[in-house]
Amino acid sequence: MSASDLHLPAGARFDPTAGGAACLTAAWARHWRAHPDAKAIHDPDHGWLSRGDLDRESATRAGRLASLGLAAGDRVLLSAESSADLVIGYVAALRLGLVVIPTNTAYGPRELEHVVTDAGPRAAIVDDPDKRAALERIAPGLPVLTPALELPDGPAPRLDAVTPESAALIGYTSGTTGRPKGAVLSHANCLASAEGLRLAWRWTEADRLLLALPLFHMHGLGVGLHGTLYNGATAVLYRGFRADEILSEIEARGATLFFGVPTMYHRLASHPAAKALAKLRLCVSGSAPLPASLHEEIEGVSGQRVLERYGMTETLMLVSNPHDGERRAGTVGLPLPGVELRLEGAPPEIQVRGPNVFDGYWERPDANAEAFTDDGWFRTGDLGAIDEEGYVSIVGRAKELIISGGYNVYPREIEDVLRTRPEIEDVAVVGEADPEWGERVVAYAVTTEPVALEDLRAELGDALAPFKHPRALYPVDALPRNALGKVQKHRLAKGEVLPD
Ligand code: MCA
Ligand code: AMP
Repeated sequence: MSASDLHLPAGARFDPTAGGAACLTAAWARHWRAHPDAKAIHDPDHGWLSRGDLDRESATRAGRLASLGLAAGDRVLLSAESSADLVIGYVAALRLGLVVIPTNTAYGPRELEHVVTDAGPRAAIVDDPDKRAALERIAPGLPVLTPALELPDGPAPRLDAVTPESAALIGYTSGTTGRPKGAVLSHANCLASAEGLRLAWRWTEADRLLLALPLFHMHGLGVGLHGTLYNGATAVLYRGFRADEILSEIEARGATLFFGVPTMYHRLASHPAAKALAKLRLCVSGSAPLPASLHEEIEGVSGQRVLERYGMTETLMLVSNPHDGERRAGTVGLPLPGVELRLEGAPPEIQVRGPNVFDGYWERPDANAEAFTDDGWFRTGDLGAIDEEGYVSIVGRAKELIISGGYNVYPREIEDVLRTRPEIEDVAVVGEADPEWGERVVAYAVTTEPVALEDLRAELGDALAPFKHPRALYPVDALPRNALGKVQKHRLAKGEVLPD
């Protein structure tokens, strides 16, 4: 028995094809047809949507999308806050075989333009009127719809008919370096991951997830929403995270599951009502390291032992602490069913293979050549260690990446924007340790005249989403460099070069 078999319930076997499902929506439809009256998704404004509602409404809206001339394989950009309409629109798009590009609602016009230019969507579904107007400027003629897809109904199209190898999603991520790339996830990738998590986390239709994560990243979408639909379970959606709301809703909603990023757990742990977490069957943390001290603190205040897991946009979930068995603080646990993991090189990089791992980035042969080894393993850019019992720890990153509150921020993207300012001669952006955010974005700059952080942030405006803005600006006479002229970012991150 391998260490990762510890994830499987007694007698269970991992089937990456999820019982031979053709595509995600075909797998979800099994539950819709079995119990159409059962609850599915709770919308903060409109209450419960049943499984039958989801089936019927998504079919109707797939017809509307088809009437625009959209067909299997076409890309559609999706950027909206959580709502029943967003879920129905997303399901409708997948049922038609469209490839959905979930896009962060904080993105400004410059970031949206990159995605549109790179992925060439044939339609966009966007809730924010300013963003809709921006898209109409960026891509004249692109149909830009609201999440309700307010269009005339069209004839019933063929639904749930794509093959497992078909693309389902393109998730934008910067990976190791450079401008954001679209990771293409197939239906098979998503099904394999959902089946692995069903087994590992003992997810059943009796589960109810409080889902306060945004639905435009894989944590909320590929884990939270897909898992809910795949298991015929229920999810309560929130537009944003408020610790008091989550804690008071645990009992009121009869919730069993909560998934969050460490920043959310930091806020939950310090809330006077934190004890309510004890009523949940399972709390999962991911997207950024959960400090061992926070892990212990949550257990101290609530008795709940959080299960930490590790994943990526390109791979969905890779490694998880066990449901039954020791949840070891400071580690991400054991490879999930079907996932092969190895450490290669010095320092040791985590490399992975498995049915959940994507095949490559959208139209980026250059990036694919870098991302995969010659023998077909995906290079995560994370540095790892494995202990005697097979528990994996993430000990660092080979890639230049800051994770702030679970959002990935790429220093180069920010430095490039800051360098366009005439008074900034030289700049380096790093992640500074922060108890709430994990890391916060800070800039060290050599400037020709004093620059106020507030002015800088105001002027960054549309160029960068606010979560990427530096939270501190440290003026320095010169950036520390090594003999090869490379900025010594590790020294900046440790605060060794802070001005007086
Ligand atoms: C919001 N702000 C942030 C962040 N979030 N600043 C830095 N880092 C952040 N993560 C800023 C806003 O720009 C705003 O700034 C101010 O905080 C208030 O905004 P608000 O939305 O009210 O913030 P919040 O409610 O406090 O948000 C914190 C949050 C949120 C709930 C932790 O960041 C969040 O939902 N994070 C989860 C992201 C996620 O899903 N990541 C998964 C990706 P100002 O007022 O100055 O403008 S990774 C992934 O998917 C892989 C597969 C994986 O492993 O999971
Ligand atoms: P993304 O590409 O946005 O999906 O982010 C994936 C990255 O988040 C990984 O490569 C890791 O660096 C990081 N990550 C995700 N989960 C964890 C975790 N539990 N501990 C540490 N880092 C994590």
